[in-house]
Amino acid sequence: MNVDFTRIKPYGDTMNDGAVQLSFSLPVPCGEEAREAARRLASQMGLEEPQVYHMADLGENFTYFIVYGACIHTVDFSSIRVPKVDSKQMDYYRINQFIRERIGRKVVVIGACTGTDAHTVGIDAIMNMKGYDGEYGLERYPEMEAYNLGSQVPNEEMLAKAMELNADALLVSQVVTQKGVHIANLTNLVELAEAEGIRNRLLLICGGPRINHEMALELGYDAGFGPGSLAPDVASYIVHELERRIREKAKAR
Ligand code: B12
Repeated sequence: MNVDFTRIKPYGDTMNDGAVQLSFSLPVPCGEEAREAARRLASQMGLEEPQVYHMADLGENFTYFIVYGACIHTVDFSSIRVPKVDSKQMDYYRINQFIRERIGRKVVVIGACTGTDAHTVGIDAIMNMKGYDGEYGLERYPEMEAYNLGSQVPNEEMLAKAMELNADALLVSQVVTQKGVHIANLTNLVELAEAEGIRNRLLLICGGPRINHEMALELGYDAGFGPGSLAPDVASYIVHELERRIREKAKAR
């Protein structure tokens, strides 16, 4: 099929028909006026022939809509460059072998959900012995010493633990992003690590459903992992980066 990567648009039944489905709520009472409001809004968003397929009363004068329409916009896919975590992906067995052969000691990682954030499921998915989505978490890796500090961990406490255990990597989970609370909290950890003089000794890694690598780099982290991340993704990055740093240090000597 011939696709013009300079002018990509959504696809439904036939190429370039622009078909999209959109859902949103409006603070208006459910009724025909609400339906028309949703239709007009979708039209202003760049959808041709918008149709409200589903409308539901959410109570207290709020209404939920599902709208179909044809998007008129296109994007130039060929011009897109996105910073990505760039390391060779390995599985559980290869990672442990890599540590034994190329690092020669246990890799110490500390994970936590920090600040006021209490959403532990994400960091548990990465750390937990039992694993997640068919992959063992880092606690299971024989060549890693993995510590999961849990939820609502103050940045100061995480750094103190990093110094006590001489950690190689800190894994910070941030799920709540309301009012940019994750930005403030993630930035604060970097500032504290710099003030303690340990920033360069650590791999600082953050993750969460609204985190990506580009944002992580902007905030002063070494890497960022978003939705769908699994333990081997993170572990592969950690061991490669650690080995690279060890090699560079040896060369500098
Ligand atoms: C379960 C849940 C809760 C539970 C948490 C229980 C627990 N022990 O974790 C409870 C009920 C406590 C809760 C409370 C709240 N919640 Co809540 N919660 C959720 C919910 C339904 C699921 C989150 C989840 O478990 N996802 C599953 C995990 C596996 O996915 P994940 O976190 O994305 O993790 C993956 C990746 O992101 C990545 N990852 C994550 N962290 C890290 C870290 C590293 C280092 C790496 C490498 C990777 C990585 O790897 C993971 C595996 O792939 C979401 C909605 C949703 N469907 O997402 C809302 C949600 C996150 N909650 C929300 C809110 C607002 C709250 C409350 C503020 C509600 C309130 N007003 O009280 C409180 C806040 C409590 C607090 N202080 O943090 C909002 C956040 C909105 C926002 N943008 O900030 C959401 C999105 C719901 C919503 N749509 O409004 N919540």
